[in-house]
This record gives sequence, structure tokens and C-alpha cells, in this order.
Amino acid sequence: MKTLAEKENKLQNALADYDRIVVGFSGGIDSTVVLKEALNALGKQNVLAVVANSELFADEEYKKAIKLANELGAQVQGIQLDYLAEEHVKNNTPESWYYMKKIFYQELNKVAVQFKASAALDGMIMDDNADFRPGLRARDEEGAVSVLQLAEMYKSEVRELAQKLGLKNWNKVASCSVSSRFPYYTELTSEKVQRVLAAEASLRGRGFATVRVRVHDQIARIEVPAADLATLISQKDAIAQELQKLGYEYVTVDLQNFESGRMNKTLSATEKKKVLVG
Ligand code: NMN
Repeated sequence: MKTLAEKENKLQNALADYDRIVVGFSGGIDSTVVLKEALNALGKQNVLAVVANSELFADEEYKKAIKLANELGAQVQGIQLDYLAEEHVKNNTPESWYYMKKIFYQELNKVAVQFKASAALDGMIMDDNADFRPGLRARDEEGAVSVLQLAEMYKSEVRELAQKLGLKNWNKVASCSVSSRFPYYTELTSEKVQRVLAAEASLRGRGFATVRVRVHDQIARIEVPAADLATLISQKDAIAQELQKLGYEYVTVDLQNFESGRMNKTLSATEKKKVLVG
């Protein structure tokens, strides 16, 4: 088993193989560690942080990521992605994760060409291999490099390294496309997406940092970690009112707590495998 120092060494060696790179930057802890180590290894002039914005992500996440990249001293470029124009994404099929990432990496590669970079890096870690991540296939097809995976780093090690690098203000809560809030095969519209983004923003405003509002037609099903459940219930009337105002007929709390990947439970192992392999 390798120590963290050995893994960091591997990461630094991997970065030293490049002279100029772009980094797909979300403002989360993983891509923040990649950006920081890349800046240390290659210098500001050779590193461009690319931050994607789209209708399927909260605007506040985009703004925070741009701000953080600037604070880290990186050159930054924002890109706007129209995921909803893609058929699979619009219909929220299990393959939609592949198609979203395909769009993302293709745009990242375009920026890499403009920046004359020799590689496009992302912040995928070892833990991502264990989740249902069809986007990893798009990454491989588009030739993006997950340097933290090359260094065999898991989340706990990335956290430790972030501490060591003095990185404190990354946006800690993992976020992903709000398409994960809808059952597969639900048609996504701008209205549905904006409503769920507003519902989650309202709950975050009440201090629920990790929260999902899963939408089943007229029912909003709120997932929070077990530790937040009592606080959520203590605010139930105000929350119900806020979410009903946004247009949900029924506002419910999930007694099984927050669990990332919850909507994947409806997919069989065979279905998942088919999507992952392509
Ligand atoms: O945390 P929630 O909202 O449940 O969303 C997580 C799920 O979203 C994951 O289990 C995964 O299925 C999906 N996802 C896929 C990718 C990818 O394919 N690269 C990226 C982010 C999220």
C-alpha cells in the first residue's frame, strides 16, 4: 500500500510530463487539488482552469468556482454548455451521463487546442470508478487525463493532501447535474430544472448544505443526511410553504436520508453495465 507522500510524488511526476495544460475545474475538492498541484508544477502561464456553466447546475456553483480559481492564481475561462439540447439528456436516459460528459470533454478539448495545451485534465478520483459513472467512458474516448487516478488517490487522501496544500475554501459539498433529481426517462424542461434548483437553493439557504430535492411529478421528496433530519422537521411548515409556492403539490421528507446515486436504484445491474460499456 502506497503512502500519501508516494502518491503525491506520482501526481507531481504525472504533471511534470506536460508543459501546458487545461483543467476542467468545478470548484470541488478534487479538481481544486489538481489545479493547485498543476500551478505548482507548471506555473500560472501554463495552466488554464476551465469552468463549465449550464442550465443543469446551480449558477452559484459556477460563480464560486470562477472566484476560487482566481484566488488560487490561475488563468480562468468559463464555457457555457447546452446539455438540454441533447436528446438523451432531455429525456433523462441512463446514457445521459455519458452524453453530458461527451459534450463537456469535447468543449474542454476545444479550449485545450486554443490554449495550445498538450493535455486536458480532470478531477476524477479512484472512488468514481466504484459509482455508476458512464461519463468515464466519454473521458476515455476524448482522451482527458484523470491525474488523481494515475496517482491512485481516494477521497480521504485527496482531503489530506488538500489540508497539506493549505486549501481550505473549496466548495466541500459534491454537486452534480440536477438531472439526478428526476427519475430516469422523465422529460426535463427548463421550468422543471429551474424549480428544483430554486427548491434546493432555498434549503441550502436554511443551512442544509447537503440536500437533494428529488422530483416525482408533483411530489418533492427531500433527502438530507440523518444528522439534519430533526432540524429539517423542525422547519417543516416553512419549508412546505416555500416549496409549494414553487409549484410542488406535495412536499415530503425521505426517512431513508440522503444517499448519492439514489435514482440509480431503479436500474438493473445489466442495464448499468450496458450503459457503462456502451
Ligand atoms: O448525488 P446524486 O444527486 O444522487 O447524483 C449522483 C449520481 O449522479 C451518481 O451516482 C452518478 O450516477 C451520477 N453522476 C454521473 C457522473 C458521470 O457519469 N461522470 C458524474 C456525476 C454524477
